[in-house]
Amino acid sequence: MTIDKLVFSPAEVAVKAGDTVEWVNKDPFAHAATVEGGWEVTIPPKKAASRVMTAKDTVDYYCRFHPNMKGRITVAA
Ligand SMILES: [Cu+2]
Repeated sequence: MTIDKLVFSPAEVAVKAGDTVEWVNKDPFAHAATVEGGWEVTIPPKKAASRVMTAKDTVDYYCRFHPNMKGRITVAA
């Protein structure tokens, strides 16, 4: 998915366990995909970062730097 102007797009994605989710950050500053009490991926400005989703990874996440940015990943087995 992309991050552009402080928005995760699409905000909700559905994947299968073992799939890699990638965030492409088009903004000139860093973002994060942060799961409260869970994992976090930092996405540097103008770069991409990814994470392999497991069956336990159906989560709501937000950006630690901009808490109004929110997204959801649904992982099917
Ligand atoms: Cu952010």
